[in-house]
Amino acid sequence: MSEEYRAMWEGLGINMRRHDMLLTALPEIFQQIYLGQQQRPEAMGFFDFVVSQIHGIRVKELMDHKAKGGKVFGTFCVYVPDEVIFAAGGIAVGLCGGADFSVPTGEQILPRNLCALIKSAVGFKIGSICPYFQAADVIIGETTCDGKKKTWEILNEYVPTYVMDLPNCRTAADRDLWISELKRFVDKVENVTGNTITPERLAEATALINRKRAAMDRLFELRKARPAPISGLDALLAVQISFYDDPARFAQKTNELCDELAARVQAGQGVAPAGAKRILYAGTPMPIPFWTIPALIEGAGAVVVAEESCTGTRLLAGGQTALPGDGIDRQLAAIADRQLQTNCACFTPNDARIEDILRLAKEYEADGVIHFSLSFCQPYNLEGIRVQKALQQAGIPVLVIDGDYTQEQAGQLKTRIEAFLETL
Ligand code: BJ8
Repeated sequence: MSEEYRAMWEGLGINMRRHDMLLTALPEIFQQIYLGQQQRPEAMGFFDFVVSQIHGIRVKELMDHKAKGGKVFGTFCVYVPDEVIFAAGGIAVGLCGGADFSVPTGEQILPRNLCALIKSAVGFKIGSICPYFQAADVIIGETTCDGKKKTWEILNEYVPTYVMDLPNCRTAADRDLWISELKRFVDKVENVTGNTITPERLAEATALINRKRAAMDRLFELRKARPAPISGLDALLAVQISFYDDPARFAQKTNELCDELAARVQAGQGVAPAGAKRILYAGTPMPIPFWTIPALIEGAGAVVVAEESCTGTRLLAGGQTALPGDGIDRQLAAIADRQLQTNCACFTPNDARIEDILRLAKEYEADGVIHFSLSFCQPYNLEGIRVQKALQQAGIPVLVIDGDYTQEQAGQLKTRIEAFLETL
């Protein structure tokens, strides 16, 4: 990394010793997991480049934006509407933590029996290891699981943290509550940025996010082909990068990837032999650089064809946001109606998620489903019980597992995943 970036990180208060350790370890892991794959699409070159510059170019763009008076919003959930942030001239970046590296730092102030995603993210902040976190002017939390809810109170002592009250049911009253929360969020974002969100600006930002969603949707449609045109690892990487890259550039690069995949599908080419077992992943999100599960599945000769997760199809639930032309209130209602189709396990009842998994298994012609939940994630661990039952009743082979980001866990998960794949 160039001297320019080092000066930028120092200016952000980054702990350079620990940051150097992280940036030394990451390329090696990436090389091992990603670069050895066969038949990778050429268009993955862009995403590989983004990883090689993980704390460089995009952070520089954020800092340039801030130098011109722009604001950066750190988010943790797909229920936080990026549309509103971009409409006010802000930039949204997803900050979920996927690295074991920062978990022990998170555990210095958080209980150990919390999911690795939260501990990793908080560890990045309190250890001053992540420049995206350092660049954020405000953090937007939400009332999803108890772990996140209570963490926001603690995180607020380190960085201003605003919380959106997401209902946990989906009645008409809950919808009204969420729309009122979106309105409160508009006020907050206007206040932070000093810019007014007009219907025109919100429509423009919604169209921008729709373009990004459409590109990802196309990627997932192409993954239905047999043989699979792209590995689960590569598709996951693209989705992970969607959380912090510039939305317009991301849409363009993902469409380029899709053009290449479409040609492959047409030619009947794939990344794995036609007979490779097709696996649907279901469960908790897999934030960058948590690649263990697809790496184990694909390392054993199967291919992940889709992820029912917020780093997968759940992110795309509800499709394109409608663009009603008659004022902010209707626009926010359209955003809420699209978002409320995201079947997070924090909702009850959540039968629609189980139906989704059954539908996806069919649409992607999955030979089996692997439901993975981070340890101590009560919503997904508990919902895994009903998912397992529904899949068994439908005659679809299923493996329900949980774990964390550690290497020790990866060893145990490897044994279970390989044993499951052998039964298919
Ligand atoms: S809409 S999945 S992005 S909340 S893994 S922190 S649930 S204890 S991440 Fe999520 Fe929004 Fe839901 Fe999606 Fe808690 Fe579980 Fe940890 Fe989790």
